[in-house]
Amino acid sequence: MTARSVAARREAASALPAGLRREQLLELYYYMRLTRSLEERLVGLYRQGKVLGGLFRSLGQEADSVGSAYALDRAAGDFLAPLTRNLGSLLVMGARPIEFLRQYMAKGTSPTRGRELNLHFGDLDRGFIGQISHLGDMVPVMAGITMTFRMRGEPRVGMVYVGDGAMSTAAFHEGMNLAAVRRLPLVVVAENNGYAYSTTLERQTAVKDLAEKAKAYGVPGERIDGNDVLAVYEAARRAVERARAGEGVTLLELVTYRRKGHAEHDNQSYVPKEELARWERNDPLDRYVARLRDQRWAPAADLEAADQRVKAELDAAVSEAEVEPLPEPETALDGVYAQPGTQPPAWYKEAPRA
Ligand SMILES: Cc1ncc(C[n+]2csc(CCOP(=O)(O)OP(=O)(O)O)c2C)c(N)n1
Ligand SMILES: [Mg+2]
Repeated sequence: MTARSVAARREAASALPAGLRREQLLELYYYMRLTRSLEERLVGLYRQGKVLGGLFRSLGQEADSVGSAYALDRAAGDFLAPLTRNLGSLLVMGARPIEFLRQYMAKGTSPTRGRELNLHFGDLDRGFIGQISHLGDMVPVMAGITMTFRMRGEPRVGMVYVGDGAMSTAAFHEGMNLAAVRRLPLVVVAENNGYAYSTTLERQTAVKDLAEKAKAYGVPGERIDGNDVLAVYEAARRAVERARAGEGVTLLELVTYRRKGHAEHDNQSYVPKEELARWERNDPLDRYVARLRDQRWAPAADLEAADQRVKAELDAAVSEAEVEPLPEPETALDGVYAQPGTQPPAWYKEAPRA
């Protein structure tokens, strides 16, 4: 081989990974950047008092959300149940930034018409439901949903997320067991981000490697670097294919890190500074950009164009959402079906005084 052809080869891009096309590699970058930037805009609005509830960041977990949801086939009707930190997964499923801005600012135009201030909203057509709770409850719900896919003979797959903390709940266990024994077409994504509120992993489970819990249910488990978007995508893709082929549930443990407190109001006083610094050096976006550049999979101009697109979309969405009205007070009881109680609930009664 001549020196010239060696140089030419070095110039050339290395083969594309994970069976993805160039546009898809760029799309993964776009969704991760959109997730991070949208959350940054929300932090700005939160500090101005315009976000009316709590704000739950996924800083450092963007590869986990985006890479896993990207493995689903939306055209095939695949279905996803997110947690509070899976903003990126919902963007991949077709949720629009303005919907989150409206939710967090409790606008009357929001998907829940100002009744919920986070991402507990769903859209059956786009293939996602809102979470009931962050604490494992979506696993049995998704076992039920994927059971309907099976009963109707539909080749659809479900994906459900669960946190390291939520894996210690009864709901997780029951849902996992049912999905496993019925070989339901479900992918269970365990986000091991090191903390459940201020409780470290070591303090809430004696298991070191969460993927090992799969053995207790008789299903395959895999532990993946959750900050490597391509590794996440590849593992999720395999699990989705298994599910679609009728081979049942896979448990994927994504090892990642929650770089912010449980929510913006949590100052993370319980987190060692060097731990944060270590995970900052393992940032999923920085790592992906470096890989796209080093492997010559995407020219710098394409990444800049994606950044510009994100900025323009968010500028427009923020200005639109900010001026929208809060819900009309008269609509407060719309969609509320429970009858008001005639007796005050027991817990409300004052204890007899001595
Ligand atoms: C039954 C119940 N207990 C407690 C809470 C409060 N809570 C919400 S999220 C959370 C921690 C969840 O940790 P993990 O499952 O690791 O998810 P992460 O926040 O790390 O994404 C707690 C204690 C709750 N919502 N419901
Ligand atoms: Mg956690």
